[in-house]
Amino acid sequence: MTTGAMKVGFVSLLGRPNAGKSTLLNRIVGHKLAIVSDKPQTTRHRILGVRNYEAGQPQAGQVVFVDTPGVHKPTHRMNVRMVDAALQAMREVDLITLVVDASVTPGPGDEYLLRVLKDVQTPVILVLNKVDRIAKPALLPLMDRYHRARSFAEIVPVSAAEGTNVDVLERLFLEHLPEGAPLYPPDYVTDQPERLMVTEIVREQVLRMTHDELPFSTAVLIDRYEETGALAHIYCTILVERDSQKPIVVGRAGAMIKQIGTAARLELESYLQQRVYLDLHVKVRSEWRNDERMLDEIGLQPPDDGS
Ligand SMILES: Nc1nc2c(ncn2[C@@H]2O[C@H](COP(=O)(O)OP(=O)(O)OP(=O)(O)O)[C@@H](O)[C@H]2O)c(=O)[nH]1
Ligand SMILES: [Mg+2]
Repeated sequence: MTTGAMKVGFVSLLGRPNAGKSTLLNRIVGHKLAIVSDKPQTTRHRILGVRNYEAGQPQAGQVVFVDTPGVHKPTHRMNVRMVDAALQAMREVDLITLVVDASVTPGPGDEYLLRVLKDVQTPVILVLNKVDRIAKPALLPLMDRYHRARSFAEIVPVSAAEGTNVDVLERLFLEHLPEGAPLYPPDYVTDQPERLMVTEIVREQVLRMTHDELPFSTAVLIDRYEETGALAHIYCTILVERDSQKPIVVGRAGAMIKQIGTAARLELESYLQQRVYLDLHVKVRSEWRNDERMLDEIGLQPPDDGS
């Protein structure tokens, strides 16, 4: 039922790595707030994205989405913080969206998430994503499987990448949220600081252009950020964990770092709406993923209980 009153609330996007949570966030909010890659564990922070709806669109509302890191078995302190951020977000929202990649066979990771959600009272909407990748008949057994596993407020097949059925999902979010007054001003889109987005844009290109262990063991830090006239001078360090990883990021005669730099600069110019001079520098810092100070520096919140 749709009414004239405004629907307002928080909706978290929860799921395994690579399910398409960030793609869905970007699609709904209409801005690129979260970087996306074909590697798992792309998102490391909780990212807030606000979508406002006018009356008749389908109804007035403000939905505050919380994109979270994919839930996985932690291997380092970094991963403990990531998973904690995802599970913590689940406790602070009006509606949980469990995003599942419908194109891969369910495994222990999916079972784990169902166990996590077992005693959760907050309504859960199940999103079966990537339906563009599967044949329609394959969807029914999957829906049936989840239907038997627990009670979902809704089960919605979508393609976040292509946008299929996302409007239906958005309507259901509004339906399930309470009535209320807006939480943020109408022009507010995200809580993500600009500097963090800058490092994410650089990291996205590292993720795109490298493979194996590198995407997991890379972080990007801003060393210096200066503006002279219309030009932003941005100096970043790309951290890797081992000496052997540095030449991979640098490439032969610097070819790889140049390629990363060019692609990141173009993205940064479009994001910042100004010309950018980007200087990238690779540094080895062993075990940074277990270094609490380093994790603080890249903006990952420590777990709630301090463990
Ligand atoms: N074919 C297809 N690919 C998709 C769809 N949605 C997302 N993808 C792809 O799936 C990959 C992972 O997408 P992300 O949005 O980064 O996934 P995520 O759940 O945020 O991943 P983490 O941040 O690692 O937890 C990317 O290569 C996306 O382009 C979809 O609907 N169809
Ligand atoms: Mg993500």
